[in-house]
Amino acid sequence: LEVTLDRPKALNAITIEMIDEIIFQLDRLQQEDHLVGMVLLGGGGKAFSAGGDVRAVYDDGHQNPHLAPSDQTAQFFLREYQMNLALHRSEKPVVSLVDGIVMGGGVGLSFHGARAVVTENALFAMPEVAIGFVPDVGGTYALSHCPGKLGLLLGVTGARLKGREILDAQLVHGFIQSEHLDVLREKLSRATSPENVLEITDAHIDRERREFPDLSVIDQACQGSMNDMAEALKNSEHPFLQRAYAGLTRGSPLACHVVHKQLTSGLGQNLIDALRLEYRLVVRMLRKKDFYEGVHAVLVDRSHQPEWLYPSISDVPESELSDILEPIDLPDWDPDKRY
Ligand code: QUE
Repeated sequence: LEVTLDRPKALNAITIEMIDEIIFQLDRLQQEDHLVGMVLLGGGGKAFSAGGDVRAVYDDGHQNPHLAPSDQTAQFFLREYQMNLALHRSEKPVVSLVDGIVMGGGVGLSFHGARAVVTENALFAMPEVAIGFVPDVGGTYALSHCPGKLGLLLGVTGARLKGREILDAQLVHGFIQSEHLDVLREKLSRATSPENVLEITDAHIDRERREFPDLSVIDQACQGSMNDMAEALKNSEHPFLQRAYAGLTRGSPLACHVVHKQLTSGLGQNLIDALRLEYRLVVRMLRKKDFYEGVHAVLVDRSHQPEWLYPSISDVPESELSDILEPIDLPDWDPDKRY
């Protein structure tokens, strides 16, 4: 069963209709004996998926952030997380073939299945701080599997990884040259059982991980508080850390602090806890100016300079953060509910 994300003009950004379709196909996969697994692909050649349809979320809330999220927007996130968990829980393997951009919501679609495979064209990021938002769709869980403090660095700065680096960061299961994708797809189309889907996939991918370069330098820079980390990145001469610092300076200072709390909370170790926490954070962030400033600057009017609630990392008061992980005034996301 092959499913292709096909909204190439929007880099396959995920809409509620796409979520509904994937949930429907996942249900079919569990129920129909002749289906042995699912392959997820990005159409259009450029992206697997660049994220969620945050433009729709922006349109829904920008006139009155205090009233966010609307029922429709809350439903979008609740159902998206239901899908993320269903991909993770599927009894039959879901294999994602990531041959391009995979960011934000796209990560939640691909990395939680039985096998996520990247090519040399894959470009990964959790870039949400740029739009005053936080990594969701189980990003807390995915980033917690990175070695050392790499996941914290990726989440707080939105730094990018490409190709094999994504495998080395322990975010995915394997690597394949894009020229070999067609052969793998053809073989998978003739798989005879769920076990056979995994055997075929594993026979075509490289699962050998290299040590992530300069991990000790990364760990050293990512110690202590958000403020400590910003200072250490600022002073680093390491090219990867300098690029990460540039991401930090472009992002919402409030969002950076929230992500730091999120990723050091210890709640990333299991996907359900991660999604529950993320829903609380997402609702809180949708009520803040920074999400609307960020989306405006990045997706609506690229000449717009975001005016963040707090101008720099060191200006964010502890009072904004002390209760941020606590329950909200809406019911928590429920892993066993169908939204
Ligand atoms: C940070 C993000 C997102 C982003 C850009 C950022 C994001 C997202 C999109 C996106 C991209 C193309 C589209 C679209 C959305 O861009 O989450 O609808 O067509 O979904 O800097 O977090």
